[in-house]
Amino acid sequence: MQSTKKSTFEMDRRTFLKTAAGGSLAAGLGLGIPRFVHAEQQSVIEPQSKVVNTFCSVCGGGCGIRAHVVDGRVVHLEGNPDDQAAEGRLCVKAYSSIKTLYDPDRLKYPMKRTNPQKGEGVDPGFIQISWEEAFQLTAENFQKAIDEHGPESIIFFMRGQDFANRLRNAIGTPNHVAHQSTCFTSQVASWFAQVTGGGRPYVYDLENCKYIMGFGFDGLGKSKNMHIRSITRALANNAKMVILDPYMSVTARKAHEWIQIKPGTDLAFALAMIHVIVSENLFDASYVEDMTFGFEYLADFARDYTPEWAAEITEVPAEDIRRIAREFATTKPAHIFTHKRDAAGPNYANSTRLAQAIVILNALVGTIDREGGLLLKRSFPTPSFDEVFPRPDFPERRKERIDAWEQREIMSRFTNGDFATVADGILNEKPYPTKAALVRKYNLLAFPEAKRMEEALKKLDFIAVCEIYPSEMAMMADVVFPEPYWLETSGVSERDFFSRYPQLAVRTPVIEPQYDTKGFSAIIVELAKAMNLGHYFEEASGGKWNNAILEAAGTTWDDMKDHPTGLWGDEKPFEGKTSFNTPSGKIELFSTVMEENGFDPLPHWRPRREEPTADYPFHYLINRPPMHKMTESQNNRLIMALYGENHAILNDRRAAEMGIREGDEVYVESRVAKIKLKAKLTAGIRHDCVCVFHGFGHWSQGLSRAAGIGANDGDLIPSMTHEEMKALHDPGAGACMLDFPVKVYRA
Ligand SMILES: Nc1nc2c(c(=O)[nH]1)N[C@H]1C(S)=C(S)[C@@H](COP(=O)(O)OP(=O)(O)OC[C@H]3O[C@@H](n4cnc5c(=O)[nH]c(N)nc54)[C@H](O)[C@@H]3O)O[C@H]1N2
Ligand SMILES: Nc1nc2c(c(=O)[nH]1)N[C@H]1C(S)=C(S)[C@@H](COP(=O)(O)OP(=O)(O)OC[C@H]3O[C@@H](n4cnc5c(=O)[nH]c(N)nc54)[C@H](O)[C@@H]3O)O[C@H]1N2
Ligand code: SF4
Ligand SMILES: [Mo]
Repeated sequence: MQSTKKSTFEMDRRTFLKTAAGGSLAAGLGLGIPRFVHAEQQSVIEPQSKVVNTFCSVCGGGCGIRAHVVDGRVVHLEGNPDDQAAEGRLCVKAYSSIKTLYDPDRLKYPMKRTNPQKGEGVDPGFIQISWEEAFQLTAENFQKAIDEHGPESIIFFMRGQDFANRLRNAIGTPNHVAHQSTCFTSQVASWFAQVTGGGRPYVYDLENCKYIMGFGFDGLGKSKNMHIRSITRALANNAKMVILDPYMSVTARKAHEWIQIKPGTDLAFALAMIHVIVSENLFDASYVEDMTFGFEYLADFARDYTPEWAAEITEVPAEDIRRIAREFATTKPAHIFTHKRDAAGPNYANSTRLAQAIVILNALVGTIDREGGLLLKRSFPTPSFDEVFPRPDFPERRKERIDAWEQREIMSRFTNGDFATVADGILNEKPYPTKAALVRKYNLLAFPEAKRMEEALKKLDFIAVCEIYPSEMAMMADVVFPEPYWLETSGVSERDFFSRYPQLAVRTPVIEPQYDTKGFSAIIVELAKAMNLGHYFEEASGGKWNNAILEAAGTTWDDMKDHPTGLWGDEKPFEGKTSFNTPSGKIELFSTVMEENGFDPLPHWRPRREEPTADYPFHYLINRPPMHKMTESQNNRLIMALYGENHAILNDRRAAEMGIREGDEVYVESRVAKIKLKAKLTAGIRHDCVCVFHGFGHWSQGLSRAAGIGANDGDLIPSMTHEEMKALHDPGAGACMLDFPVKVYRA
């Protein structure tokens, strides 16, 4: 799609990109530098330029974007000023996505494998094939698996998606595996039980908050547009921020107080806060009376959880815990923010209990769905896929799953299972053999104990992977389905992370797809046809589904596709909810849902799963760099120029005692694997911790810039057997991403 006139604009484009990287990083770090291209400054490039509305899909934030296209080439992305999520800005990840769009390493056509060997260091011998052959080959192999081993021998690895969910059900397999247990199931379990009867919210009204507390949430270090904006505004409004984190994260660096809590003990800190607030009558009496259920249990429950008790466990002085509890309850509004992979994320055996305790604390100070607190999502009514596209009945299917997810008392409601236990299921044929997989948008390096997952994938006879990059997962594929990048697609998004009022954003292709790619919904429909399941998708198409979503909100695709802002939904004043979707209709401090499902209705103290030992004396911490997106961005030149390698981050004094200097190569070793990294020394981490940033350690030779740099943090995370997960008896069924000790030594 490059025009012959490209050279005329090449200089402008380079200048744009340079400024874009600098401007976005500054915005990402909350330095408040304004967006740099305004509509009125476009005159230089006006004659050949157009502006297209889209929304960002690098992360789930969905920030509204106005994309500037010159001669068919995207030269600049700008935050949509009318969008409540973007407010005219983007983060560094979005700006640099132009480099991903034009990355020559992207997948360009369907391919099949010619080398039956699989795994790290093996050349798959991919050759180009037609789309028809790709669908036929996949359909034949899936059919063979179904004929010989039943439909349950096929596993879907992907996030829930309406078209794919239908194909899964039409095939009749219960096996749909997703990443949630590595990311946020602990928070879902507590919010489901205590507040929403459904999912969890992500909208924080920090701008109106005067006292912000975090048990590890690194919102400023993730560069999520709306989090950075609201945290920096809160700080400018003189809010106090207290961050507990064994590592001095970006957020901890900006906090008024950084508390170096011992990993896996935040629950004790939270319980002591409940003790102080209840025993000293510091709670918001009218909110507690009107909005909550079970307050009468709290005094008894928290009696013994004194700050002195918690001090022993957390290694934080009792007077600090007591003072922070008092400040939190008396500075209004106050709010503990929790996102995903903080101490209340699925990192420790006690994380779901911490998530429960955080709901209790936020309710005690009256800020759940109130100004300054965590707001429940406001959305338009959502149509059901089945109503829009009626279908034949699905076949019966087996209940037992390869990840044993059907045994998870609470989480099995949320259909997509578990990264942590699936390798055990596949390798040991629990409860039956599986033979084939359809994978989308998941990389192998995202699985706990990635090496074991690699072995599990090798055991399957056939793997089809939908990808944009030759990722490690793509390297395991028998057939590769290339998808367009989001800047080449259409869509509609609700933007979960910042929906104070219902608002949909519409995306039209910013440029035409550059390669021979197909959108995921179309891939599913074509695959269904090749499997003789096309009758499940009569009339169904991505375009009609987008239109149905818009119609339910009161507009249409035709009205929105050329809409000047690409946004639908007017600003509405905020009104706090007065009833909640729980059995009592209130926020359940004492959770009847937990109790009914055989769990503790109140989050009593429970220690982490594995403490450090003499052999493995370090706690393991994981973080992720602001400019990177998981394992997807290490091939991006702009991003790698900002952060090019991960390290073993160690306490400087402890390292000196161990004879380790900055830049020395060290091994970090858990009971399942060891990885080699260069040491980075800082005073900003506890002496007993090592922190490794996620996203590195690529081995796919198709990723020319990413391959061979750094190491994969996740090689060290022990995956779990079905039995180990059951024995944990965790309502959030978390993967225990950090609940194991490691050792560190010179390489
Ligand atoms: N730039 C960027 N942004 C992203 C992503 C990305 O890849 N890149 N990914 C997105 C996704 S999917 C997610 S899940 C989120 C994750 O974002 P967050 O939920 O903020 O999680 P992390 O970035 O992993 O940071 C977790 C912090 O918790 C600390 N921690 C670990 N154990 C404990 C403990 O026991 N107690 C306390 N108090 N702290 C502890 C760690 O030291 C670390 O600093 O980020 C999202 N945003
Ligand atoms: N070791 C370790 N593992 C982890 C984590 C960790 O901190 N450490 N974090 C966990 C968390 S919080 C999360 S959310 C998960 C995330 O896990 P994943 O969602 O697997 O994230 P990525 O590893 O970035 O892999 C995403 C893949 O999707 C591809 N992709 C991007 N866009 C598209 C598209 O439009 N279509 C298709 N088909 N593919 C696309 C990218 O090229 C990339 O290979 O990882 C979890 N796993
Ligand atoms: S916060 Fe997420 S959605 Fe918004 S611009 Fe950044 S990467 Fe894109
Ligand atoms: Mo995540």
